[in-house]
Amino acid sequence: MASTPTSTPSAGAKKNRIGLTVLDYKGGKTTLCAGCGHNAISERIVDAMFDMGMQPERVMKLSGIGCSSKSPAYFMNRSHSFNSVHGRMPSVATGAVLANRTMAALAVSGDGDSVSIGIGQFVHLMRRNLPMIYIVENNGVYGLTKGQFSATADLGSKLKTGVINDLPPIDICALAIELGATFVGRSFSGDKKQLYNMIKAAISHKGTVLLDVVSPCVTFNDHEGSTKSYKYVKEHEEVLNEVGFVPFFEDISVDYDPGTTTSVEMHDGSQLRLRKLELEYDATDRVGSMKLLHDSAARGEVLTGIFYIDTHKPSFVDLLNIVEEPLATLPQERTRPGKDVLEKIMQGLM
Ligand SMILES: Cc1ncc(C[n+]2csc(CCOP(=O)(O)OP(=O)(O)O)c2C)c(N)n1
Ligand code: SF4
Ligand SMILES: [Mg+2]
Repeated sequence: MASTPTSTPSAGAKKNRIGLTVLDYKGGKTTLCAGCGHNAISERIVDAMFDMGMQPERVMKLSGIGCSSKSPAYFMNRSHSFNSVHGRMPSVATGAVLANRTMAALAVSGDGDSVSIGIGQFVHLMRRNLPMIYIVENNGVYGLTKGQFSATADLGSKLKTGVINDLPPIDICALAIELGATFVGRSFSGDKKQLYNMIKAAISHKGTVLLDVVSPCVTFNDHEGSTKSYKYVKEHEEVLNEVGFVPFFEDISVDYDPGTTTSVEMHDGSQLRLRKLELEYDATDRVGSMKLLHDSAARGEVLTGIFYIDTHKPSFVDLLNIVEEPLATLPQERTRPGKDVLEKIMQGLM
């Protein structure tokens, strides 16, 4: 049911539905460490954007500071990009999306950038349901500044130096659901198929998508005792649902078993299909999703899959009733109140 990424090197000449090749979605050469999970996530973004036929120039890439926040330079170099201040990307993203609602916003941040220094901005972004995709490349440490624990490091997790984390972690997904994000899931940088399908589905969502992607830091947090290492995640991963996605431009009559698969219609008519695995689970049940996350964390599992989806809640741009056109293109007559309106305001103040 779930499709797999198509951009193998030999597929370079293949064209997508808008006539571009995968090379049109690539970025600069990565300067991150070889084997860093963040590089694999960039590759999945390229695959998903190419296969969905997104026009690169209609995408804005946003980030803060960190190895993860550097990664927008390594994919989609035809898109617009804004590398902001540490932990302050959400306010820049909010301004950019409100100024031009015709663009798609894709943010890439780190666990430190999002929920250590940046948590104040992060919580307000989540409660607004701003239409954007927000990927947290979660390695439990501040990779760029040499591997100190971040706020997502698990209690008891050990640094290479032997230091043990004595604080409980913040579960980014539980926080996002509690606050109001409308598409929330967790994946693993090493799970190509799951992550690729999640990003494709995220592109079709019109609200805040929060994807918490466990992305091991091979230089500072991939040793014995770390709970964000490749080995630990492989041994403790529990997959909640198999994520399948049928975009609106493909034949949606692809076979699936309605008994075990829930189909959610996305805003653009695409179909998100969640095949239940072990657990009986309803991804539209907000309270149930919170309980699921708490229970699985208590069992020490790294639960992956789509935990929560709501395709009905109005987004922030709908709530503000913002015009369709980019604000910068509006003529003065539509942005400046007329003389009569100003006089009325003045009279009201007298
Ligand atoms: C205001 C400010 N404080 C601290 C720093 C130093 N600093 C740079 S990146 C970073 C943490 C990055 O961690 P994370 O977001 O998890 O990204 P990673 O490098 O792990 O991908 C810190 C503390 C900074 N650049 N600016
Ligand atoms: S230090 Fe860690 S997070 Fe940064 S590029 Fe290297 S492996 Fe990736
Ligand atoms: Mg980090």
